[in-house]
Amino acid sequence: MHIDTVILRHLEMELKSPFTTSFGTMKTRPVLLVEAIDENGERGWGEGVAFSAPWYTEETLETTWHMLEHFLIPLLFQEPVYHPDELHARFSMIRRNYMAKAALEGAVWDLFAKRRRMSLSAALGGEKQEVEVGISIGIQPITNLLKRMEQALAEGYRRVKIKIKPGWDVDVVRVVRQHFPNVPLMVDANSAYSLHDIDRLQALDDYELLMIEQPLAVDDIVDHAKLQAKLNTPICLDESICSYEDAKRAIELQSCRIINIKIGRVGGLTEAKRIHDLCQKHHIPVWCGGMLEGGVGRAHSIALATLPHFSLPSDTAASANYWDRDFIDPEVTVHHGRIFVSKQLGIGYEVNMKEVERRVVRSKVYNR
Ligand code: OSB
Ligand code: MG
Repeated sequence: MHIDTVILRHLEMELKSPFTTSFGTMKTRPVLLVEAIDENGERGWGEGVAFSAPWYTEETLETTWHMLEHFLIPLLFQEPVYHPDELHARFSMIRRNYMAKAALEGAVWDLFAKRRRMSLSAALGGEKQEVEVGISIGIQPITNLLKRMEQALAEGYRRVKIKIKPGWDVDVVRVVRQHFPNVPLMVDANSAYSLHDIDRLQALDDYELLMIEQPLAVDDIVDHAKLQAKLNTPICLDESICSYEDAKRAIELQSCRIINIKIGRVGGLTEAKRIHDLCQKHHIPVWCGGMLEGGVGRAHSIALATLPHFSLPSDTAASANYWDRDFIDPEVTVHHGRIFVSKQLGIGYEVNMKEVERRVVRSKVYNR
């Protein structure tokens, strides 16, 4: 296929409630929507998941746009694409910038699946008809946190993840465990600790957590290995895993026992699939992380999580967990902690242009 046109749109989405992690609070969420159009006028959709500031990884919405405009879209226009798997190699001359690559590759995957008259899940080799989901709850006063958990469990979410940071960890987990002794529970530090905090992290071993996500530095796998050797609770790496090679090294060093796969963080669906296959071979459980995505990013994550080795609940909660109104139809809903996988072509959801247009702050059309 020839991609003739790419349209980038920056939307500003207002979160229903602010989301606080160890790195800061978000009230609004920028979304970079990527639309790719082929020679027949068929459309594919991708979503850039970088935030407005580089506090999760180094990318931002602006750096993503820059990389797409000056490097990635020109590379896409250079030659036809026979299969989206080719793009990982084509983009590899551009260092890192994984979220930018994933946004464009995602649009091509959707287009490819639609041209093959398949769902994206089927095009990826996914098998599941439904995916299990959990919920990620931000840092907030303890009474609000408990209320939010109560509500999420009533809605059926299969596990709860709470965010921690130094000074907001062991005491909070103790209270949460007192209120919810049997709930599948995990914590995510978003890289807020160092090995100096080992006592604090070891204290978490008493609370039967499913895992501790990314306790140490974003680019570390050595200290994580030292920490994992001294913890009973499995470490799950998020920020540290940006490629197949990162995953391979982390598994070899035993830096973690679980890996969170995010399409944007690893540069796209093709690489996400490779990491999935590697982890399957090494018996490392994986699950699909979330980035407070809009509907298009959410749809891609749901499709990815239908691969057979995704064995733990995803962080892709329902649209209504984040937005008053998502920009896809239908919105993503959760029933008893499961999302039923769409059998429609491609991502399986329609982009609602009216909902998109009212949030666009900038857009630009690129032609081959
Ligand atoms: O570390 O998983 C994370 C949100 C923003 C940035 C990083 C993370 C998160 C979440 C929320 O935990 C996941 C979601 O509900 O999309
Ligand atoms: Mg995380």
